[in-house]
Amino acid sequence: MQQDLHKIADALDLAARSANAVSQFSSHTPFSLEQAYLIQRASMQRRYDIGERSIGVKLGFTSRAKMVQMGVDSLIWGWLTNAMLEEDGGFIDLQRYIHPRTEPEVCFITRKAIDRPLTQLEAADYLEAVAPAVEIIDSRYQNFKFTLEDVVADNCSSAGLVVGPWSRDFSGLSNAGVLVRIDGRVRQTGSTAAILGHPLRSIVQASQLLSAAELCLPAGSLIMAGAATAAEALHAGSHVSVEIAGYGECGFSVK
Ligand code: OOG
Repeated sequence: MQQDLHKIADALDLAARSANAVSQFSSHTPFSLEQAYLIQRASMQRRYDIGERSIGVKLGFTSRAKMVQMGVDSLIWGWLTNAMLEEDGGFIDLQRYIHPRTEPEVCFITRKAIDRPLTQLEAADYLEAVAPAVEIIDSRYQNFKFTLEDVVADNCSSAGLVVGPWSRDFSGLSNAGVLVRIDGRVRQTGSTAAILGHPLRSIVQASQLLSAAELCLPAGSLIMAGAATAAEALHAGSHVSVEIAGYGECGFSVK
């Protein structure tokens, strides 16, 4: 089995690097959720081996809209690397992705290392700032279809992110309006409350998941709280922006 897990990690790593979709693995080589995280870790190691470095973590399926869109109902988490960071206001190259989608996010940066489970009251004290963000997800599976185990193995579809202006004020986060505009038209609307009831709960969840995995997240790490709305497909020539009321906006154009 150990060998199978490494084979899947290799195949997912290659699929991501070459932007070629693969079929789901769990249908012919069933693996548990725990093994899915081992595959995730092994495939991320391939990236670290070529010089990428971790810049933080992301949570997935923290909102009802995302769970319904993808037919998955458990919170998941994966890793963000420096190679995924795109410039706010810059261009992203469609060729680098298989079938990318975009979604609005709240991004935190940590002030202190997170090395134990935190309560919601403690969470803000561990944070330096918060920003509106856009995530680019790109499932490595054909037709963007997966089981919970497959998507976890695939590092939760992580592919890119753009982070907007930082703010140190966490007080407006409980129910801030979220807008996704594509080519100037509003395509998705929502509230930050859709993220686990309050985006700070994502810090609580991340701290619990990290502790369960016996990992410490260093100060200065990013934590993406999970999309507040369903995702939108990206097309060549489009302009995408995300606005979080009271926190500003950020975005990119697609080449
Ligand atoms: C999985 C990633 C989900 C989120 O914010 O809910 C996610 C996917 O939908 O492909 O990033």
